[in-house]
Amino acid sequence: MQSLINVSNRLPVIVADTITPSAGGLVSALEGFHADYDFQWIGWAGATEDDPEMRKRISRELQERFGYTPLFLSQEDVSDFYTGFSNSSLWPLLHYLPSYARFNRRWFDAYINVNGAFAQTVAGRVRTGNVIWIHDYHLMLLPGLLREQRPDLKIGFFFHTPFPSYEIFRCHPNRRELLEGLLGADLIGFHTSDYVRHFRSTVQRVLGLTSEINTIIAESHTVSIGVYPISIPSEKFEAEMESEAYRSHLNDYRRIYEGKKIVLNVERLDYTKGVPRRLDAIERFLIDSGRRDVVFIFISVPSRESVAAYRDLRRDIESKVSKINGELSTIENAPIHFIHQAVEFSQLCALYSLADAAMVTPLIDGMNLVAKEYVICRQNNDGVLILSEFAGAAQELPQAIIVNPYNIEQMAHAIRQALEMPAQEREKRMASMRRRVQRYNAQRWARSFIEDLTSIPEAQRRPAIALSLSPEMLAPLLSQERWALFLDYDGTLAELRRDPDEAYPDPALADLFEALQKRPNLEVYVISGRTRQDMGRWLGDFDFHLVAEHGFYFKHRNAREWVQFESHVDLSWKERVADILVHYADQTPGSFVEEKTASVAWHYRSADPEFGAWKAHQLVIELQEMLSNLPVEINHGSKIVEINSILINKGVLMQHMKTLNRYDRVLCAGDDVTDESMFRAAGERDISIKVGGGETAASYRVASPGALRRLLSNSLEI
Ligand code: GDG
Repeated sequence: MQSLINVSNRLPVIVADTITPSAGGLVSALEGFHADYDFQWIGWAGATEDDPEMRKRISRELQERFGYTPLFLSQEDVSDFYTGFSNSSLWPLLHYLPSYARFNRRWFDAYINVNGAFAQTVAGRVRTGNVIWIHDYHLMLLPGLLREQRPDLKIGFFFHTPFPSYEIFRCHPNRRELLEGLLGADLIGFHTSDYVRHFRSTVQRVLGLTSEINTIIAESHTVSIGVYPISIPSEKFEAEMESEAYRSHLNDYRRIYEGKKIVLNVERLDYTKGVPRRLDAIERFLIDSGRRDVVFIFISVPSRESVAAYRDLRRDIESKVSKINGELSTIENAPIHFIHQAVEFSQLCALYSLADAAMVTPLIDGMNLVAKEYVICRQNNDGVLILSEFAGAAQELPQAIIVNPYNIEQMAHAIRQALEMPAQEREKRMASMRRRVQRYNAQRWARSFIEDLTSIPEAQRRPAIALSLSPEMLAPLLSQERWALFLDYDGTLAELRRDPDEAYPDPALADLFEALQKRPNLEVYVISGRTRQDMGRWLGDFDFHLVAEHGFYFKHRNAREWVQFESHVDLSWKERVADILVHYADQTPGSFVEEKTASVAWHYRSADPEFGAWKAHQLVIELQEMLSNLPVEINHGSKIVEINSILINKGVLMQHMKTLNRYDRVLCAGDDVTDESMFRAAGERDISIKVGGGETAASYRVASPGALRRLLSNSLEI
């Protein structure tokens, strides 16, 4: 049996004098799933017990009765990590409500500490290669922390909330750390493709990483991202509806509500669930329709009452309920039956199967299981679901009456439509929704996530590009014979910066340069597309040959002056091309044109990534048509489109120097399309290294400039 460690903020138990299992979205979804896997669950026990003896006793009982491993949080952790960072900062932002979000540096410190404590506990319980499934926004740093300690684990992360658009997520002061933490996972799952799209665009914009439709290329590995709409354990509901308790509740409720229409509302009392606006719509319906035979039952489970916004919400709802009941009750009926507590499972099922309609109208909701639970309990295919278009569930249940929860008139009309819907239409809609929920249930959801996680190939869990060249291989080679090193600068020796002026050599790079200078059998050429001025300013003090503008200018290490490497170059096309690039720069905020002696380049690193890439694609097509008969080449590199003469490139210069100076061997390294000419020019005994991903003619790869620096430094030290 496969072993799986499930990690969530809360264990599904209530620890008081005795320990009882608790209800909730995730618990419901995973229940049917325990039997199939060797399943452990790690999480906070919900208690803030300080007494070590009591902690031991609780741990023992949780382990023995349920196979759970508890974590204990202090009162302060609960206030800063849980109430503060998780529920007052992340939750509102993930639900598109920045006006509810509060930020506090101390909360983030607590979040780091508690995620760290989770990492310790998990690391203490796992065996090599175990599969870890982490749930939800409380633990966004955990994948990264775990990966650092245990790269052998397969780590999945599932977001139960929505993931908002970049414009919202960017508000968070700790957006970078949160995303970097998450990307420690091998697979990140979301309820809908919209959330995936938002996540990708956020990661691209905040971290500048590359992303395909279902992957993100992180430095240490490739992260898969996918859509896994959570569902419910449908057989559990079907079984409950066979029970005696259910039948007895159903009979009671039938008697109590005889002659009345019932509209059911079930939720945690949360500002995302849209209760005040729903009450406005109910009031409008009651006034407009004049009906006094309808009861709106609200099962409103108390939630997060330590957060002020939830207390305010409760007050607001209670006052609306009493106003409506005060104004619209009759002797026979009070329209709103508001129950501010949880009911038993058998009672819930009885209510689901009795209610003529259910209203699920959150302002935003990751999925919403109540919608699916109502559907599964309609065994006769009767009943009507009114569902917010902002619930993830709306994508799977389009046969519901779909409403905009901000549109009071539309919701009021939907209630009327639901209560008056012809039986045939009701059945048709419900049957179709039931088929979906029966087929794609909680077990299917969990299984498809875990199957995808476990089948991620090992190669994907290493750096996107394998570090195939080690210092142990390179060091003995570099210690003998005469070598020339042709090293590109930006993106190869130094990380790409948004502002090219910031890419000057940092101390780590300067150390590498010092070490290279000390080796008499190595001659270094720093070979770049940059201008002579940039190169002279940053690299002039080192004992290196410098090559600027992709080979157009050359400065021997002992010379003071630059020379033009190729004197007869036709540059008549330059002005026309520059005009076009300026036009693109005007149309693409954040991009700019760089004009050099023998080339001209359009940089779009600081432009919006998707818009920039689209404009670059357009530009290349336009230039290809315009320049087809001219001796130029168009290089579309990493966030740059550069046009230069075909007579000049890095490969031509490298070949020339190699022959002229009779080096025994050459090592060349680069990250961009313009470096491919060197890789192609390299001979059999030479070493060519591509930095980063993408197609290449190079024979080796390293993941990043940092990896290349480490490779070279370590090879020189051995
Ligand atoms: C989060 C996301 C996502 C409610 N009242 C009673 C009761 N419940 C059960 C329901 C349902 C669960 O609680 C609520 O699940 P939801 O999905 O509606 O909402 P959240 O708690 O906000 O859950 C959500 C979910 O995670 C899963 O990924 O769908 O979008 O916000 O199962 O039946 N159960 C009992 N008595 C009650 O009074 N027994």
